[in-house]
Amino acid sequence: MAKVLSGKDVALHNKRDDCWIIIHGKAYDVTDFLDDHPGGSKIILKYAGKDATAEYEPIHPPNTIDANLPSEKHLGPVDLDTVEKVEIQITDKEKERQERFSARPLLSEILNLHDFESIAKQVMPEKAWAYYSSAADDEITNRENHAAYHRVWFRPRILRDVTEVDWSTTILGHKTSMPIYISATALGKLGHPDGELNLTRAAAKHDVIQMIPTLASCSFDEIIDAAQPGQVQFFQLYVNKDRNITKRIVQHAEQRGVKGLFITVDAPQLGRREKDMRMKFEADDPKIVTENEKVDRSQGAARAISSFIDPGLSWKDMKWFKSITKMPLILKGVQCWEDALMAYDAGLQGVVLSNHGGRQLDFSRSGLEVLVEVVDNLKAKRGLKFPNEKFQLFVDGGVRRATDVLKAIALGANAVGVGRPFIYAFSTYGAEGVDKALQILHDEFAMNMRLLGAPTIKDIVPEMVDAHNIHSHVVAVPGDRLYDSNYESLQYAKLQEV
Ligand code: 173
Repeated sequence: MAKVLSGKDVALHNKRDDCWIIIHGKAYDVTDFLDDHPGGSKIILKYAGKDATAEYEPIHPPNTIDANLPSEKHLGPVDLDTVEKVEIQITDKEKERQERFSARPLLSEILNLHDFESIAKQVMPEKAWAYYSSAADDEITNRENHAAYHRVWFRPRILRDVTEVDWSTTILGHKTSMPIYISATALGKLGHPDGELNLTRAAAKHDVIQMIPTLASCSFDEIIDAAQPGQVQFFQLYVNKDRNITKRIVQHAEQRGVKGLFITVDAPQLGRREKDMRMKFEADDPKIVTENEKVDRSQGAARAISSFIDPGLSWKDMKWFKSITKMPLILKGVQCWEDALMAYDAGLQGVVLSNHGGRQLDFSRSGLEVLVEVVDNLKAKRGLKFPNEKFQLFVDGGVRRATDVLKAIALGANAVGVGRPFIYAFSTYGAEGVDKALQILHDEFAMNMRLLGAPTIKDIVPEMVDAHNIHSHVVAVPGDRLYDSNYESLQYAKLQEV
């Protein structure tokens, strides 16, 4: 049993060449690790000899340090009563933010998903907003994801009995109260201390499916344990260069009851999200000098923690995936019909037509636009009908309204993924916010299905939409709150202060 250290013992080791930190009541010698830390050495040095838990917690899944630091660097428990509290200096800017947070409207005043986004932008810590909202390069695809829905218009039917409307359906054979699943988004604790558990709780209440991300702030098991009996969860996978690690993760997920594996295929390298990158520069303390950093940490939060992702992943690996799991395999991030066809021919169970929320290749097309060509070509070349139970099509990116979802369903999607809106909902109001967001969507489905003349999801057919403009990118976009207000002007490099 290691001796219990005191705060004073740890505080002696507060230098670059002798650096200990405390995380969750345990001390670690991170001296040799400083230059290898994906988030850079500066942030660790800020806590040299001190308790770093508060800073560490949102960005690292719980056992990160234990798993990554050699065991001889684990120094054992610390008597936390003897540890001086790290004084968190609340800047004037932070004080103002907290005041804005207290001035959030009542949940009853939130009427749609845009409202969460607009409040989030005003009340979230700047770093968290920058990380969640940012997208690749000039953020053209990010905007297009939303704008694409403006190019599809309805052809509603009349005089159909819509006394009862039912928008429940199934995804990969599992019941869901609406044709939406909660898509995977990383680092939930940046927005709220309960992180992804907010999503698990609200998903349980509404019978919707949550896709658990590889890079959640909560551990995978915490998220599984928080689910109600029978609650369905999927898993989003980033494939590790070390396939043994991937195998272990996948088989653990299956053993814990995960019902579908969504393999991310659009991120062999992470896109440049400049809003996130600028934030990192600005947050650094220039007084802490770092010379030998091996990691270029100028690239923002996401890039810093994504170096394990294997850019060598290829079609050849699909056979291996089938050999290690019986879970349905779905590729997340397919962007043209040729790849959808290859996924079908490879015997996979579906594809998510997605550009990663505009965070990867800028000028990739919206999932909705890709859906149209995928349906056309798989019909023509493989005789498939859509929606299809055996090979399911999903779309994500830019979805803010039930009308958006209904357009995708009409065009052949089985269901639609929604990511950012739920993060904004829990960052502003916790699990209750997500609950409200889902309630809003229920209300929108009820009304819009009545107005469309579609009593059930099966009644939403291709003839109910006019999508002939979907491929033409130069059409007038009507004034739109999300486009004009929540999306931000891009920033430029600034002059130094002299
Ligand atoms: O979009 C993302 O930010 C993302 O998928 C990611 C990838 C690696 C690390 C953190 C987030």
